[in-house]
Amino acid sequence: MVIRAATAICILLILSCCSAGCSGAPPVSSPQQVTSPVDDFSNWNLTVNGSTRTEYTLDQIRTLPATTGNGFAVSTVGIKYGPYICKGVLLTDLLAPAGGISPGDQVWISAPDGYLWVFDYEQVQGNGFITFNESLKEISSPPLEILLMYEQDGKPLSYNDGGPLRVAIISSEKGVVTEGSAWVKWVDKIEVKRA
Ligand SMILES: Nc1nc2c(c(=O)[nH]1)N[C@H]1C(S)=C(S)[C@@H](COP(=O)(O)O)O[C@H]1N2
Ligand SMILES: [Mo]
Repeated sequence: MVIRAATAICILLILSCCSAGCSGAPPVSSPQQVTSPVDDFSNWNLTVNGSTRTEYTLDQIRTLPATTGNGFAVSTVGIKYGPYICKGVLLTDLLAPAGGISPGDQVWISAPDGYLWVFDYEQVQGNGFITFNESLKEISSPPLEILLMYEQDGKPLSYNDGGPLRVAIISSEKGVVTEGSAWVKWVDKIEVKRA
């Protein structure tokens, strides 16, 4: 009986200790994070492999002529991302100094997580994408462009959003939704596959 009572008190003590958040160690007071952590992209490189092979740092990418457009994506489960104002470098502007592409060629765009998306010649020209309106009804595609985006809504693209460099399919019109699967995050390699 005495042992039972002692066991019960012991269990009560353990429970009250746990519910009070006691872990045995003294509480550590951590200062409140007021600013979001800044991503360190200083070791990141983009390789563009065409007829020539070029490596770019993020700073070098940012010195290239920039393009801005409207981007709006939908995931395979129907979640919409955007609309965004997307700023970056056009794929065609990166490919031109690497020898450009010709009919029948493909462009493979990939990331360190192993994700790869293949764009055909027509798509690099801005044609042949499936597009939807904001209600996700399929619409005929207006002219589109493939952008390597480093800025979204005026802010540097964060790692969480696919930064430093992410594919965005952009339009001069607002409300043109494209398939999210083409919006490759964390792009570090662009390869031209010749026909
Ligand atoms: N590197 C990389 N990019 C990626 C993917 C991925 O798995 N890896 N998923 C794609 C798919 S299928 C979709 S729908 C969108 C999802 O975007 P989100 O992760 O911002 O939600 O990213 C695309 N880009
Ligand atoms: Mo997806």
